[in-house]
Amino acid sequence: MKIKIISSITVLVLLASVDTMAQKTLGEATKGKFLFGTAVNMQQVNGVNPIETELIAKEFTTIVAENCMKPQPIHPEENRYNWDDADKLVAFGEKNKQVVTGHCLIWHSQIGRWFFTDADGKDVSPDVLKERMRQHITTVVGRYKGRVKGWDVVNEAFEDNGTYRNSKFYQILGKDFIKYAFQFAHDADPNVELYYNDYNVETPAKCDAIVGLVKELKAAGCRIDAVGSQAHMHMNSPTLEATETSFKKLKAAGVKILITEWDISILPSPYDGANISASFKYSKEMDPYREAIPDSIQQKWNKRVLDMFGLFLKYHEVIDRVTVWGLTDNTNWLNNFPIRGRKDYPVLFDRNNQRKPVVDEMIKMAEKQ
Ligand code: 9MR
Repeated sequence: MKIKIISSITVLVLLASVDTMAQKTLGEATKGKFLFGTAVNMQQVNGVNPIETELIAKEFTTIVAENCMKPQPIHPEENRYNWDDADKLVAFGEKNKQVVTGHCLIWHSQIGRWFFTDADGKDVSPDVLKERMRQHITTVVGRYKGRVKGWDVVNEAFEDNGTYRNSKFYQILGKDFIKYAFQFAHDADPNVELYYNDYNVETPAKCDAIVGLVKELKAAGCRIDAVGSQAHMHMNSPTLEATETSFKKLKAAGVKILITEWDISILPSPYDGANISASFKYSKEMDPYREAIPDSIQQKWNKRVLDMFGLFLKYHEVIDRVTVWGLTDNTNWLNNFPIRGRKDYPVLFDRNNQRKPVVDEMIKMAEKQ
């Protein structure tokens, strides 16, 4: 009888500890190493699906707006700002004691055409564009002063070959538009961290160009705290080696690294970038896992996640934050990019809002380090 009672107690204790382990979140497991976060959309902030909203509140130590703080949504016309969504998102993060990042101030995409054009539809002069940038940055950064830890000040200014992207900002102001953006942001909130953010940072020519930019900004006396590596990844690219090399180069440049938009597409890809204007035709061959993912492919994806996460942990002293681009596979941007209407499985929660088994492995890895 006694033995029976003792063994039932042991089983209960064991069950309880397994349960606590399962309950541990990535945010908790990575504390002291880096912040761990997700991008959130407004349905999630508004609690349209309460399960998603609760998961975001519980699992992550940091959030970033997937869209609502970008130039077009927040500043659709010269004299009109749209604060509702961004205000709610920042308050949501504060309520959940999460660090909020601002994304993004200056980007060639998701920006109103008005920003670059005069009343006749012609390009504005360099002075006018610079003044519009100043007003935009001062107003947006000023509004969230003290509530946002850092801003992606400039997003995606380089091509993969390391040349400047021929954006309207570049055409009208030349490369100095980047310096102006950093200066305006710092003037608006001297305490806020400032980041340069881009995709394919693992590509050597692009990484070198970003390192060059960091040096130029520092030489000009500008504040730059970190480079954001978006880390939109595929099954075979970038390699671990290329990713590690990019970390080494950025570390040597004297900036922190942020993994800002991490996802790993499981689908075949006709294109390796994240330039949102790229698009390709749908075919069944390019959408092979509509019904299910073969076990061997799932294992390969899991390994890729763990390999990359292991690398992030290895560099935790220089990596301040790891943010996954979206909560679940269901609402993920990659279902429609670069081909519309596919079924991808790129993030850590599945279509039923369940944590993928790989998350438990990640938690174990983080706790071992
Ligand atoms: O995930 C975002 C998607 O909902 C938007 O439609 C898209 C519009 O440009 O932007 C996506 O987020 C992008 C991010 O802001 C910057 N890096 C690339 C991301 C994926 O396109």
